Amino acid sequence: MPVSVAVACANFALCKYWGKSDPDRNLPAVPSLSMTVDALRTRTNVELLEGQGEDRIVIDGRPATGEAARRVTVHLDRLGRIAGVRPRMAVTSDSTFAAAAGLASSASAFAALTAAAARAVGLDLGADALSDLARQASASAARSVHGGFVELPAAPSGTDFLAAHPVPVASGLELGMSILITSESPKSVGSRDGMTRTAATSPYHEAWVRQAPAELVSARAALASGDLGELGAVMERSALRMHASAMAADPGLLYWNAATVEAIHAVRRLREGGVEAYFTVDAGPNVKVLHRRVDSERVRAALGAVAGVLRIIEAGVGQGVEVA
Ligand code: 2P0
Repeated sequence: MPVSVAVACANFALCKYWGKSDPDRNLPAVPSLSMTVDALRTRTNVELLEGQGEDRIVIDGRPATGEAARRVTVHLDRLGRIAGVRPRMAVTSDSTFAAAAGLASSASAFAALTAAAARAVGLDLGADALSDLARQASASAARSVHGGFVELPAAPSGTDFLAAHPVPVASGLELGMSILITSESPKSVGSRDGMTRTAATSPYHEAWVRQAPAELVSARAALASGDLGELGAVMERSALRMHASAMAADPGLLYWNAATVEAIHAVRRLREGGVEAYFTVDAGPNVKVLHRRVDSERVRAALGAVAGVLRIIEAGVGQGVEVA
């Protein structure tokens, strides 16, 4: 049988998604805005198999088990329902980075899986349909269907279709992202469980959801006009407010380690020294720093020396998912 191959890049949200309006349909309660990053990629092969039985799923060289395998199978079932056929499949997925460490592995993985499996079963889906389908597996994956800067709107419970779309960026605003690795261990509470717990128990969750739409409008405008200072301010507020809400859950969610805090202080010092650099942190202890591409070296020199920063991955703006 021929093998269908797709490659997708990870993305990091400048305005964070944290909370669902409809867990069954996997709809976000807040809009998010991300940058697709070229340095972190997942390549997924899907081959149709003869006969009945279980799918064969191999992730980063190891047969997938438990929840990871279940999420892939459920997604293939979803695709099969649309295609009207559900053959047994062999899925091989390889990422260039550690899974489940706050490096957006489910974003690139489910974007690539959706595109490769759609091709394998003969579904010719446009970008909107691919994004909607990827979103049902993992909301951040909807954004990885596109390159550049991407918005995933919020949607009320019961919405049937929700896709991400690219947003314009001012010409001349050449951005890079430096990813400060402080740990590559899997996090103890995954994003999905973390956001469920936050919504159920954090007294700040409602306020988080309420303030998010206006913040996204500001971020979109700043990106379009090339105002990095304003974009960075919104980005840092989004990260800190998301984590403040998560920390206030019961039991509290603390995704940071000591180096996360050191790095945040170092970014602020860098800015006082005249380099426009802004941080964000996802559901893990690694810190991502947005800056102009021309400042990459200065950012590396300053932040590579921070205690607990193991290494830095430099990323540029990535492309949308590609089917080979
Ligand atoms: C984001 N995160 O906007 C936020 C910030 C993590 C922190 O999207 O439940 O794995 O599969 O839809 O997409 C991670 O959440 O969650 C995420 P599901 P997903 O990037």
